Amino acid sequence: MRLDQVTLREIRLRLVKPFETSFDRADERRVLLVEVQSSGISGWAEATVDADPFYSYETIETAWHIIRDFLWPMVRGRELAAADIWDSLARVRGHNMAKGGLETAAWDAEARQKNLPLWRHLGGTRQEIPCGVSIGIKPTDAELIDAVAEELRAGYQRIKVKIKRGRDVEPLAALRERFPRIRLMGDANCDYRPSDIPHLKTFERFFLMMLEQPLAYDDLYAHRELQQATSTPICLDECIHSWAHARAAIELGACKIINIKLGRVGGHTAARRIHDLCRDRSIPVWCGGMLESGIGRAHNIAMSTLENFTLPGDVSASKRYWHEDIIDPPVEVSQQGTILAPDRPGSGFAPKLDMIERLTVRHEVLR
Ligand code: OSB
Ligand code: MG
Repeated sequence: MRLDQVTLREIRLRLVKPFETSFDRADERRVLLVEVQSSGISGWAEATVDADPFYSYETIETAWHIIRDFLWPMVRGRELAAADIWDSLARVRGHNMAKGGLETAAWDAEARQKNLPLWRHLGGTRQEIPCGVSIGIKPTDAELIDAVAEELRAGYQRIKVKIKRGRDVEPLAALRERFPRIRLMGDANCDYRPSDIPHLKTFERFFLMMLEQPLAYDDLYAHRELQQATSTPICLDECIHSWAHARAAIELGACKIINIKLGRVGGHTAARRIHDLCRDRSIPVWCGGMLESGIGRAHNIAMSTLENFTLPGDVSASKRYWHEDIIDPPVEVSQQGTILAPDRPGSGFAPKLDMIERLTVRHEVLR
């Protein structure tokens, strides 16, 4: 494909309900949309940055700057397969969310040109993917139990709850008492310290499916110490930005499961390489979420059809996040807690251009 033009757009979307983690509380998202044009065909994606550098160092401002001033000039006007874009951008170190936004948009455009569903173009093998939900920190255990009950009624196969220091044992114990047999996990988003390892070990009594990223974002070794000390499977999120990080984590014994996010690892090619490594080492993976709009969510669905995405991901229905999503049709989840990847070309979801236009607060065309 020849890469002719990129349009960057920022839109603002208000969440159906606020989402609280150990590091932030969000009621709105500033979404960075990337449209790549190639021979008259558009591909769409989202650079999954936040406004603040709290989950990762990237922000909407850095991603805009890096795409416009560095990434786009490296591929502009070139004849490149989508699968080769990641390696073409290697001179820029890091900035994976910026890279992922550009690269995944190109994959969508290429799949549309070939008239192929993106998930098949990526090599996906399972059209129906298992889904879980991620539930934010709630002020009381009663509210948390109600939220979990609602998601179980909707059919979701796995419940993840956000935890933090001082808001962990009590809610987990309350949930296990009320729901003894569900697939339950916790995500601490790096809130604990190595000195908390004895405390984290006591979570064994909750029989969690896994504990996600309890320790620092840059501390693989501390996760190894924890994983050696506990029978609870540790899943890494913030620690894994590359194939090399994934290999080090596996070789160290720092985790038993890896959460793959397209933005954090830099797009479909990088994600697929990590997926293949994990498959070869018998490490299951699942698709993480960044409260994406439908445009980012569509890419998560396509990636989740790869064979080693065996665990339910944080890929949930549009209506859990947005009163009206920016794609048509919205993402829907079956009563069995699954999403069916569409048979339509590209991501299979059409951006609602009028709505996007109306919500755009700034845009820039790069040629
Ligand atoms: O740690 O997985 C995370 C949202 C924003 C930033 C980090 C995380 C999350 C989620 C939400 O858990 C997943 C989703 O529903 O999109
Ligand atoms: Mg996480």
